[in-house]
Amino acid sequence: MSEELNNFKAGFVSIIGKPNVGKSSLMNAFLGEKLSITTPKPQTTRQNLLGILSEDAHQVVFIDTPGFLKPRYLLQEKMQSSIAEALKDVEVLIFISDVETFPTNYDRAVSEIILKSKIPKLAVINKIDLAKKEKILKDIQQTLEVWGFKEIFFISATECIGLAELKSRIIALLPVHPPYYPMDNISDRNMRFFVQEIIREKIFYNLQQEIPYSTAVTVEMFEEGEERSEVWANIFVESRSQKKIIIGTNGEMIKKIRLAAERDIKYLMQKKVRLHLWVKIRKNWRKKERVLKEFGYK
Ligand SMILES: Nc1nc2c(ncn2[C@@H]2O[C@H](COP(=O)(O)OP(=O)(O)OP(=O)(O)O)[C@@H](O)[C@H]2O)c(=O)[nH]1
Ligand SMILES: [Mg+2]
Repeated sequence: MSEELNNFKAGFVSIIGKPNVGKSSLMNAFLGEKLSITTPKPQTTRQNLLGILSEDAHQVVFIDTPGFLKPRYLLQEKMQSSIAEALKDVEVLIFISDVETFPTNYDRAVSEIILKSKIPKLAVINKIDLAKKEKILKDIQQTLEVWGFKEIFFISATECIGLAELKSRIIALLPVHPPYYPMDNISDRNMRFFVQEIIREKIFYNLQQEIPYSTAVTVEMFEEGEERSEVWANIFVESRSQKKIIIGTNGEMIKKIRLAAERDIKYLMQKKVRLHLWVKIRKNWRKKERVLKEFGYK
């Protein structure tokens, strides 16, 4: 084995925090790819997603987790159990919040869970590009220290501030270990998953209130042509009125969603794509164990 492989470092890093603080944005910034969907709405991410950063001497496997909320629906319970999952067998825990909302009761609750664990933990405050005064950062630092965090980083995931320092610290904490995944893998998920997520992201961007949360997307079929791929996907909603809104007057809304999704899927597949979307009603799917499984929320 070469010297380099002998000293190779690898490990898992969980990114945990309340909804909308920039967990997915941070993982994407580290990977230099838009792997995980990000939107201005809370609770965008629904399942743990691995993002794998492989460089010459290390492999960092990030785990992007869903925001942590009180269970209101079965789907949220699933999200919480995936947080518990994210605390298992990892080398580093990142607790993340942002300058705009820190500190809330949720920050406190999530921190308590994290601080109880013996795993090395880093507190990260995101969106410092939005901080109006230096003093805000000082106050946040003080609160985090009182809570028990020893290492605190101030960053902006979207403006790429403070990321290099955070990354060096993460790598320093990783043990010597061979890579867990092939060096050219960027995630543990397949194309079907990413296509579903892209469609879901466009629904989050274009529709308001409860509708994005009542929506699930499944890709039913792929047909890979030489020049163009065809993808058939279902959008599930909970009621007839939601279906009407997603389709929109004269189909305007569904067309908007389709065109925006086609653009991103084309980039992902590096090929032209034609997307066929069907809107279907599945009453109360968020509360049904069997349907959650069927939609991939294990
Ligand atoms: N100004 C600013 N906005 C940011 C920054 N990082 C993330 N955002 C924005 O914050 C919003 C939420 O980001 P996400 O990455 O989706 O947050 P999340 O924590 O993954 O959210 P959930 O998956 O819903 O729990 C998006 O609109 C991002 O563009 C940042 O450094 N600065
Ligand atoms: Mg997210």
